[in-house]
Amino acid sequence: MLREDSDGISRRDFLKGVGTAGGAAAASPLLGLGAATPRPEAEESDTVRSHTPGAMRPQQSEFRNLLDLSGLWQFQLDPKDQGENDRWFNGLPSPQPIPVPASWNELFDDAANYLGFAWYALETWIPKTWDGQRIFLRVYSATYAAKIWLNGEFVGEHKGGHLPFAFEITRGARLGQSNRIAIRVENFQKPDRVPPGPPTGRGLQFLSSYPATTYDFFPYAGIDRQVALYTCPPTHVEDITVTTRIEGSDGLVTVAARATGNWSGKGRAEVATDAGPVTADLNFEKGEAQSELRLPSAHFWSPDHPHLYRLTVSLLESERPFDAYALHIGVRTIEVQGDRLLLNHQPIVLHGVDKHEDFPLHGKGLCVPQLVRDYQLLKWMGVNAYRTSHYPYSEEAMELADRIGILILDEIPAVGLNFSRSQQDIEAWTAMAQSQLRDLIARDKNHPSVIMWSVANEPGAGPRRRGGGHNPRAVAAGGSYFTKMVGLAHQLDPTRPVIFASVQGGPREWLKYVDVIGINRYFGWYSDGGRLELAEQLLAKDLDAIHALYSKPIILTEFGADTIAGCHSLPPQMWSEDYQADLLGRYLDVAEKRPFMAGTLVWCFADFRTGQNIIRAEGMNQKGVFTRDRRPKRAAHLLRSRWHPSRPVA
Ligand code: GCB
Repeated sequence: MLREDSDGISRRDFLKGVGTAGGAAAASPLLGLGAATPRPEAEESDTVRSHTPGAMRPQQSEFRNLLDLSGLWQFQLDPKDQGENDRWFNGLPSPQPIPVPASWNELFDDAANYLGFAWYALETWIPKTWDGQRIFLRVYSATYAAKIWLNGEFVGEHKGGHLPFAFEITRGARLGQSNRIAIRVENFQKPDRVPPGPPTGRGLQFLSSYPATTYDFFPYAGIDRQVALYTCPPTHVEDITVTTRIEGSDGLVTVAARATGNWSGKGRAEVATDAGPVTADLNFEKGEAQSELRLPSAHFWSPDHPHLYRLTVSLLESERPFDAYALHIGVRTIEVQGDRLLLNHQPIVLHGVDKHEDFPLHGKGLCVPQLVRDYQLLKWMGVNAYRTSHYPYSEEAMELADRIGILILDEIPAVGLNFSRSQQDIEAWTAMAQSQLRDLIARDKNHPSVIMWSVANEPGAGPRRRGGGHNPRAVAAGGSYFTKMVGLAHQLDPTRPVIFASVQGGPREWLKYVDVIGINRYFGWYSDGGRLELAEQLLAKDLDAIHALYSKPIILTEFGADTIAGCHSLPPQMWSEDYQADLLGRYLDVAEKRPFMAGTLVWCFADFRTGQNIIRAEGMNQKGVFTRDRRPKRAAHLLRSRWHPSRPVA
């Protein structure tokens, strides 16, 4: 958000109080968990893990069952951390109802700023007809850490938030009976977490946010997406990786599949096309199989033509399927060539925004109607891309983007990393960020909408030194983080470019590690406020200088101005709708003149909640082009006039 001031303290740190590991999951031995047993935290390392438990979205089919447990659960805060000792997993002493999914913070006054332990409990029936299947419990996201019990037995735990995890509960599940699920969640802000919390005992506390964070959004807590029980046949499809290529007018689809238990046998991949099914054999050996399918005269996926094909992968016994998994795929390519970004071999420029999972009442909790409405508004503006700032969004968000044609820059929760912190914290973040990146890629790798992995937002190098330079130790520590993260992303997914959103005034050296350069700029807001002409000149100079250093595509990953809806002024003044529209228009002008600019993402789509502090009136960041309840500001019309194909007058 803010560049680092010459006195060395970034204004972000200043305002937020100067001052952070698992998606790690660990499972209980008690329930004798099967093939989907997550690795223990201690196994986190640079080595590529081949399977993320729970990454495959469960589905209802001829061979599988899915029981969504969304709805009213029992809930109780546990501020004294007594629940585990007092065995609350067997029953909460004085529960109140809570919806799942939702963040708890906007529901209960005593939980508004509460980030400590809280318990969720539900009694649910597991059908007898599930006998002979393997049964899993999946949490689609619990922020930040969750511990799970089934019928009083500890099942497992997960840290990291925002991404799904699953535990096998086949042995512990009571079929044809009621089962008690208990989940303890907390979102403590700790210095070795990702995102990191503020370090304790230092800092300009009088200016810090409440609740204290190292980032500029509200630290919503709770079970913010669905919880479900699902089944799979004893041997089943455990992972599918789809990659696509274009050859003339044909689409080539490579399907790599894995079956549980090192299964060897025959399988099939089938893509439904207008001209009938295209199929290929999958010959599984030790659980692995791969085949390529050619789709003649294919429809290529793009934001304008988001054509999806249905792919089904089946496992066969005597030619008859005994498990199948179906997903929608798009045939498209994404690549960097010189300083251009190419979609389906043609240069593409991203016209987009940054978003947040944020809305009154449900906080960051999944709300599908809101998602559908947001996408309508994006399309209304002519947006073709957005970044999932600053953490992975729901699976529904990715699916909808595939369906209606929006390009996604998919970001892990690595926001607020300051590489001048202790080596111990940095090592913990790196392990956690790697784990989150693996889980994100495992979850989202088959979405045509996802075109890039973003491995950090505004990493910092801490206080500048006297001559103005950055602390070399911090720069080197950041360099090592990027080497590892970009290397891991390429290793897990050689098909997508990697980016991070760099901070104004941050070390330029870090830009060399990525495929596409992302820069957040606030000339005319956090610096040179009120001086839009100067802001325009500074931006132009900055972009040209970075391009001269690294001839890569550049995306303005953030730019914007806080704006009070309804406030107008002529000439445009800060905080008015006119100033915001003027600033955004000028930034777009500068970018449009530069062919190496691969995109502009406006900060941001809608106003969103933050902690309380002196720069966030009403506890909100008001840089939205829509208000928090989705009323357009003048800037939304401006963007529509610039981006919508019909180019209406603003
Ligand atoms: C940024 C951050 C974003 C903030 C924004 C702002 O650079 O990446 O999280 O909300 O600035 O408005 O300050």
